[in-house]
Amino acid sequence: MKKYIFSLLAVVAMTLNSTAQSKITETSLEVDGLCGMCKQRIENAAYLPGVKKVNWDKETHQLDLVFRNDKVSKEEIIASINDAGHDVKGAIASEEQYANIHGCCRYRDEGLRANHGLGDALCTEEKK
Ligand SMILES: [Cu+2]
Repeated sequence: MKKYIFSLLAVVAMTLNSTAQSKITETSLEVDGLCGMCKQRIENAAYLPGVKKVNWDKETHQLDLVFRNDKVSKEEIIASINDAGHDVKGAIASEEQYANIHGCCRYRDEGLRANHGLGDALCTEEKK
């Protein structure tokens, strides 16, 4: 009987442990932007309640995310980044959303991209 209770407890503990872990999602998104101002804007937009970690890399355009998937979804985070005016791979911001972006952050502008040593914008890549 004692043995049975112990193995039952072990199963319960394992289940609790795996549900706690499965609430955390670690992922990354490709987000277009140019500069330090973009970094702040992107990270602020991504930092919704339930988000634990955000880090956007200016060079790689990769946004690393750690969030609680019972509090917030990847889709909500993407929508918030679009709202801030930034393109996400597979989810391009509308012209209206993009229009709110500061002049020196116009990451779709070819000339500005070249100045920052960047190749094609996500929005032009997706049109190809
Ligand atoms: Cu910028």
